[in-house]
Amino acid sequence: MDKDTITLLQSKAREIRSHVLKMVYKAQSGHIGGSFSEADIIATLYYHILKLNPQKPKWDGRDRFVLSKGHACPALYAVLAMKGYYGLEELDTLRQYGSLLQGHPVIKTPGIDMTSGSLGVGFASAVGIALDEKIAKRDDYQVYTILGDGELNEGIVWEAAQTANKYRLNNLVAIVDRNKIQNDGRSDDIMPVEPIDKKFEAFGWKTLKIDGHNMEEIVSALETARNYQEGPVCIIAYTIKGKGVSFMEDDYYWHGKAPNQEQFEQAMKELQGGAA
Ligand SMILES: Cc1ncc(C[n+]2csc(CCOP(=O)(O)OP(=O)(O)O)c2C)c(N)n1
Repeated sequence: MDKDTITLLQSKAREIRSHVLKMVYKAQSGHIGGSFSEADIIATLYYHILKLNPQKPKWDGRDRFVLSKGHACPALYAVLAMKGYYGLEELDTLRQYGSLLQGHPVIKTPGIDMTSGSLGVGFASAVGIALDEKIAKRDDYQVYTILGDGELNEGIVWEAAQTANKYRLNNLVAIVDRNKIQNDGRSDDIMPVEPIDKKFEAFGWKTLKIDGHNMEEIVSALETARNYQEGPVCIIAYTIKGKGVSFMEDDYYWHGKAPNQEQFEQAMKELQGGAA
């Protein structure tokens, strides 16, 4: 695997995390934990996998992306700004009345393909978008979606998963951000979700398991999934909620809390490599 690509993706992921931290600190509201756990995957999608044209956000041939765990949109908003869908200054308006960057993604924002936030619905929408491409007999884009492991508790996920199998949607790739934490506790205490791989396989999906913070593994899995022709693929990415800041890692407190000034400064130091 090309070392320069991996280094670039790692630096983009760091940049995403720094933007997320600043945005949530400024807004004093928003979801850091789940943004940090998905940051490496989002960086890889936007800087290596997705076929996009930020100058033409609605270009017909673009790959589609739906952030089904919509609350973790700060990471998505950051990468869209970095790619030029809107200016970086827009990030300062997170969650403000009238802002492009609402608390959950809305389709009016350049680069957002589907409104999401009601857990499970984004995933079902991604299945619908992939099915639409098949019905239209087009073969020019892939659909990618990220779900949370807590989100797998939603019944609609499994209705949509069986639909993807029925229509053999080989243009669909789902990534489960398996950070093992929801908003107020550990996912497996609230509602056990294992065996995630066996469940998706029983629903007719191919599955892959990766370390969701290992860039080589993320790239390799996403490339394998993109090239798989037999049906839908689910990548189960083992991640750490709050990844990148020691006191935020693996702690559900940081699901939806904003840091105070001292916490912000400490976190920023860590993200920039200035502290242990
Ligand atoms: C249908 C629905 N029920 C409840 C919520 C409230 N809610 C927001 S985030 C969240 C936990 C999500 O956990 P997970 O999917 O594991 O996300 P992550 O840990 O990756 O942030 C819940 C229950 C919601 N957004 N939608």
